[in-house]
Amino acid sequence: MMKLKKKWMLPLLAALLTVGLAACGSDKADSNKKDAGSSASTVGESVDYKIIGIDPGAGLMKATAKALDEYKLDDWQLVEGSSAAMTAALKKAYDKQEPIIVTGWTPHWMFAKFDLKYLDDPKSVFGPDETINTVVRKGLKKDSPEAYKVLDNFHWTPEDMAKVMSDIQAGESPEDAAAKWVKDNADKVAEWTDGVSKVSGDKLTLGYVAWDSEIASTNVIGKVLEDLGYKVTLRQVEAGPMWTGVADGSLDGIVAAWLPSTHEDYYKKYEGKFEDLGENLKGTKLGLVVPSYMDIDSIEDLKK
Ligand code: PBE
Repeated sequence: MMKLKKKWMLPLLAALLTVGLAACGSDKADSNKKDAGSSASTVGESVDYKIIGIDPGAGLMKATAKALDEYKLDDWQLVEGSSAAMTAALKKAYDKQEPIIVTGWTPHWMFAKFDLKYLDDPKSVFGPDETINTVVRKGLKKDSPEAYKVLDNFHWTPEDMAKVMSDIQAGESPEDAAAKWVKDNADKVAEWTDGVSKVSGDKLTLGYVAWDSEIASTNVIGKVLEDLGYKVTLRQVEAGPMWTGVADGSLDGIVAAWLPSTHEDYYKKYEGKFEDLGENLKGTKLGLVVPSYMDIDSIEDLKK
């Protein structure tokens, strides 16, 4: 018995070794292939000619489609998804230092979390920097004058918004992150609510799309209005229905209107059916975004 075992030991070891080596070998072949992919002859090949987009209703998606057209990037594909799916894909690639191209915007927490850069846009397809405006339904001034005043006064900075966004990204609920910001920034909130009387339980519905920036802003203004006595509903919708809602009155207001270019189509479609209360934030940007470790600088580079 012992003898038999010993006799089989050597061939068994040899067999195991062979399997092991074979596995190593194929690993190596795979990683070679990958290296070839990422240092591929073109950027396009390295990312499979894909740009990771967000929700199809976003103005950013329209702008990106226009960019593909104007820069003649015919082989490229814009992948639809959501803000959450885009940032998940970015994180996954970033962790492995792999190439990726995403549609991005500022303010956004991803610029604090990752080392990223906007690709130059020499044709200015993504337009000049714009503002985020507050838009309310017609008749809100008459029906809810106190809320109207606060919404009209609401304005903050990209840094303010970034604070709320980072807290949410770090795991706090949007409500908690907003409440914390409101507590820590009593002076700003006092400006928005200056001379505004309290109400008792009046209903108010704000619409927003699940873009990280708008999750932050809508929760903050919602919290401020709640503290004034409003019973506030934050209704998450798609971009189209958000604009339809504020135009048909089913939403009282939004703080998520990117103007004049990103939401230009929606704005034009419903013009005259809502009230634009002007900017609540200045200093936005849109474009194609890549990790800084990628060796490209311009959208033009995608043609090579
Ligand atoms: N965004 C964030 C939106 C507006 C806010 C840039 C993704 C859009 O593209 O419509």
